Amino acid sequence: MSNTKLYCPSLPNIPWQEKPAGCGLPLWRYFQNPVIGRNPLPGVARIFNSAVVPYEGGFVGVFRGEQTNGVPYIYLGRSADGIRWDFSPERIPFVDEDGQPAQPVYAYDPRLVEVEGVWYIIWCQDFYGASIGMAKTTDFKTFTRIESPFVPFNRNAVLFPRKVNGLYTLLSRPSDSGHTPFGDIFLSQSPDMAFWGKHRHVMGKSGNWWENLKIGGGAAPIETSDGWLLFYHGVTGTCNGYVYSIGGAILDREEPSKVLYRCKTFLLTPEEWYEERGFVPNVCFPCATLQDADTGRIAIYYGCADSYVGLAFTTVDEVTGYIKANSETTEADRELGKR
Ligand code: BMA
Repeated sequence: MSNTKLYCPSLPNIPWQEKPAGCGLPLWRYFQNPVIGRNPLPGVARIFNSAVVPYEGGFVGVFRGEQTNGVPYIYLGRSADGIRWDFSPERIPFVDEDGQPAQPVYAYDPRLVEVEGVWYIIWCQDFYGASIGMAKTTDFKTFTRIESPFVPFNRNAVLFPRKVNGLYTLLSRPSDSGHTPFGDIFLSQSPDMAFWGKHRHVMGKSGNWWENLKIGGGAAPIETSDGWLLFYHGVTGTCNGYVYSIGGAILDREEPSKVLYRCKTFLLTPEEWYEERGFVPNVCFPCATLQDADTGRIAIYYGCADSYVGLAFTTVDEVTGYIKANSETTEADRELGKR
């Protein structure tokens, strides 16, 4: 039984492994990681930074596939157990609101979130510069693109799984069009998923070395009795390039631009070969979670070294307890984020 409640459905078939003895951190890796290896599909060299949801008793996901021509795109995958995936060989065939083909030039780092019976796919795309693309589906057969929420430049948009105060709520990270050396998480709201406003600052980089360059939203926030549990990425710069770690914060349930707790240490940082070695070394990039209300179990899907997909586990008690015990917030974190 959990002390902290998860406000989500039961998911008895959530992928799961118990915490290994001697593991000192609140997240532990699936011991058969990576769950998706190299060359997963003809014409696709690597799948990473991808998102999954429960669907019809199994799981469905949207996957960042790096095509062999170097252009990233989104592929659909299905799985009975959340670990072994079958991918559709063709890129997701997005259409516009008239049903006409409407493929983005490129698409990467997709997130997948259900709000009120509609699944939204949110990614980074070209909109005369790096910006956010969105589509919706109700059956995972037809994928209809909807308006881009923001002008360039922006990345890492993550939708909340329910409206907050009657409005769709989205985290994003304004950026530049390159390997952005800055970045804070902001929040925006919309009555209709088309017009976005009420922009608020949520949190910025911190003085802690692992997130002292930039941060960005990761998985869709998880609603708990403590607040919205957010797994995000924090980045530091080294003489050998950026290092991406997984961080954790808890946001106020009704005013989610207010940070209640923010863990001063990372929750997971590159340590294994598939995180330290790959197309871009030293990257752990969370994009989705699964959770089970009955047991408090949480499974985290994260991109590894821009080359693989990894799976890590925790429980809501373990991770919220750790974040709260190691929390350090600033005035800018705690305030509403409006100036
Ligand atoms: C970011 C994004 C991610 C990528 C990361 C590390 O800017 O492009 O897709 O995983 O860099 O290369």
